[in-house]
Amino acid sequence: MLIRKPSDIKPSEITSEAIFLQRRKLLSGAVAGGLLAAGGSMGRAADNAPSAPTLKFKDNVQYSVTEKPNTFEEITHYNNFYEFGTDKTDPAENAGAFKPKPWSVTIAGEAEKTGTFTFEDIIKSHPLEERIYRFRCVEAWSMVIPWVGFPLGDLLKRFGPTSKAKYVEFTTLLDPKQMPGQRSDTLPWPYVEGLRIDEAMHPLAFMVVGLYGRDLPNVDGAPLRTMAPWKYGFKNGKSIVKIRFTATQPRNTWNILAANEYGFYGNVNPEVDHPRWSQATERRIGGSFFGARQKTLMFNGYADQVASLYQGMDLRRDF
Ligand SMILES: Nc1nc2c(c(=O)[nH]1)N[C@H]1C(S)=C(S)[C@@H](COP(=O)(O)O)O[C@H]1N2
Ligand SMILES: [Mo]
Repeated sequence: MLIRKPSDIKPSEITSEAIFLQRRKLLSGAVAGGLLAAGGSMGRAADNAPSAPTLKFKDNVQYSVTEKPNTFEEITHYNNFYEFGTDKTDPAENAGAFKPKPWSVTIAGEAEKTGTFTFEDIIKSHPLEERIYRFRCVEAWSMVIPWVGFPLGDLLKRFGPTSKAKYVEFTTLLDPKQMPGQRSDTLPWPYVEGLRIDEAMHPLAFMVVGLYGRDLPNVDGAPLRTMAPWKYGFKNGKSIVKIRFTATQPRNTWNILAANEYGFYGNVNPEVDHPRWSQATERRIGGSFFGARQKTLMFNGYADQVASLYQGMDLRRDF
């Protein structure tokens, strides 16, 4: 796959997919295994949170970065969740009435145990931990987020993936009544994402059910979403209702929309630019909008842990 680097793209255009989509629409005329610090029953995440933590969890120091987390306010008011609108502030405005409970998740495909399970069934045997992860959006902004959850691989193993299970697909809820963004065809609904099975089983891959010690806010994908911190944000589906083990590589929403711009892998890589902008740097949310940029790190800083997953692969082709 050839990565285009058009020289006629102004930095001012490197902002939001929403603007791109609007333009596209106009043009096309389309309408439509960690070390856990035992820190008492509650972890450390009370800083910046609007109220005391309500979840019980341990701090996973081994898998946490030491950078200062973004505030709860920032993490819940600057979101990409197109089911609730395409602007960063739309989810905060439109997701308040969303009901993440009761919830159930269907397990399907190449696994011994399939079926539909309640949210409580899904999480009950997993001790919660907090992991402070770097988060990097493909739009070249970033945050640091104290997620609460448990290893994704521990969950997947419970269903006994067969030897045919080479990939895992995650599907977001389809419910236009609750998700006003789904009443227009900004994206092909429902949102789907996928990981290779060894990526999903990697100890860094996390099933998130909370942040700042509280249940996951609606805007961040309540009641559960995945987090693979070495990948761009779009690889992490929110409000998941289906997990399917597949023999062949599943498509993912942004790849279906624009395959030359969003690959299946979506690994953070400062050396492989998005066709319309550089990925060499990023803007850490929290400063002023035009505040200091920082260098983007290979695999978002997690190269020591994950680079071996991609040995021998051409990361320009498999971007
Ligand atoms: N269902 C769904 N999941 C999604 C998205 C979305 O629009 N819908 N956006 C993705 C993108 S592009 C990003 S950057 C992250 C944003 O997560 P956050 O709002 O919790 O920071 O969610 C990802 N998961
Ligand atoms: Mo993103």
